[in-house]
Amino acid sequence: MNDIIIQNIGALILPKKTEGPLKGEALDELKIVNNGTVVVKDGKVVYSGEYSEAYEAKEIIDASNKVVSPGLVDAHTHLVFGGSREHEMALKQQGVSYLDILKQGGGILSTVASTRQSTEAELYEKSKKEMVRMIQFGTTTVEAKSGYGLDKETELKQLNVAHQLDQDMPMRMKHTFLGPHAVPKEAKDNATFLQEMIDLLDDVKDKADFADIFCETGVFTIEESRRYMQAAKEKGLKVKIHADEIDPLGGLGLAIEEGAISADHLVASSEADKQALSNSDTVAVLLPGTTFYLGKDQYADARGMIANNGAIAIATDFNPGSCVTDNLQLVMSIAALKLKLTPNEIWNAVTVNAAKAIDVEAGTIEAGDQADIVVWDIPNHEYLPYHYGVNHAEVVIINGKKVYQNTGLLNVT
Ligand code: IZC
Ligand code: ZN
Repeated sequence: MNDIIIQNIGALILPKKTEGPLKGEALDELKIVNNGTVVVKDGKVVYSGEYSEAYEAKEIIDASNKVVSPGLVDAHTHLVFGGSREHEMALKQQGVSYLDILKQGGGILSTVASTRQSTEAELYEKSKKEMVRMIQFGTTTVEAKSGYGLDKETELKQLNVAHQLDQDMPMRMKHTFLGPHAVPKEAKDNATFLQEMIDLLDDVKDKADFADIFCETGVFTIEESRRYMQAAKEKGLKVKIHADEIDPLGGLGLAIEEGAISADHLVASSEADKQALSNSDTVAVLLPGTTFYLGKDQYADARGMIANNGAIAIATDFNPGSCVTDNLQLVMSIAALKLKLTPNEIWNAVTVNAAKAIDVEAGTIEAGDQADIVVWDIPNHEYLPYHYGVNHAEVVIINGKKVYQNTGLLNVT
C-alpha cells in the first residue's frame, strides 16, 4: 500500500532533472501538469504526472485548485548564530553603512561575540526554531554556514550544532565552513588570520561539504580568496564565495576561474565576469532579500546573467545582519519585482538550480526521487510571487512524511 496520494492537483510543478544547472533560456522552461497526481511510498515518489486512478494509499490529499511543487531548497543561509542585531536598524536609518558598522566592530563581529558566548545547547534551540519556521514556509533542504566563530572552538561548535540538527530534524542539510567571514579583533593582521583559517581546513573537512569566504572591501581580497579556495580544494572541499556583494572586486570572475560550485550575491559584478558565466556551471546564487534589507537600489543583474547563458538560483541569505528572514516565498516575490525574473525562472531558481548550487539531489518530483513536496494554497504557479509576504504553504512533506499542515485558526467559526 502507498502512503500518500495527492490527487486532483490544480497545477503540478515538475522542474526538469538535468545533469548540470538550468542555464539561460532553459531557466524559463517548466513543466506544469493540470489535474495531476503524485503518489508517495516509503519516502519516495512512486508516480507523478497526469491524473491517475491506478493507485491506492493510506492517505489521500485533495489538492483541487491548489499547486504542488518540490520542496524549496534554500541554498545560502547563516543558520546557526548567537544573539541578534536589532540595534543596528537605527544606525542604518541614520545612514551608517553595513561595512562601516563592521569596521566599528559591530555587524558580523557583534554576532561573533554572541556566538562565542552561547553554549551548544543554546545555539541548537535557537537554530531549531528557525528551521521549524523554514519548514512551515515550504523549505525542505537548507545549506548552513559557520563563520561566527572565527576561532577553532566556535567554528566547530557551529558545525556540530548544524550536524546535530541534520540528525534530529527532517530537513535535508548541506554544511559550509565559512571561517574567513570577517577578521576578528584579536587577529594580528588579515594574512595571519587567513592562514589560521586555512590551517583549520584539516579540522573541519569532515564536517563540511563546502568552504566559503567573504571577499569584500575591508574583509578578504581577491588574492586572499584565491589562496583560500585553492587550499580548500586541495583538502577535497568544493568551494563557494560571497562575491561582489557591495564592491566590484571581481569575486565572480575568481569563482568561475576556480570552478566554484556557486558564487553568491553578485550585485556589483562586472560585465566581463557576467559574460564569463556563459561557459561555466558555477551557479549564480542571487540574494535579493539582502539588497532589499540593506536598503539598496541596485539589485543583481539577473536578466543580464540569464542573457549571458548563466545559471541562476535564489536563496534567502538568512542571517542576523543583512537579511533577517527565513521566508523563501518572500524572496521569490522580491526576485519577481526587483530581479524581473519570470514565475517559471523563479520556481526553477528555488528548486533544481538551488539544488545544483549545493550539490544535492533535490528540487524535482520524479519517480524514485526523495518525496519532498509542498502543497500550496494558491490557484496557479504565478500566484505565489504575486501575493507577497504571507505563507501559502498548506502541507509540507519531507522524505515521504507529512511534517507540517496549516490547520488554521482556533475557536473561530
Ligand atoms: O552577519 O552580516 N554578508 N555576511 C556577509 C553576512 C552578510 C552575514 C552577517
Ligand atoms: Zn551570506
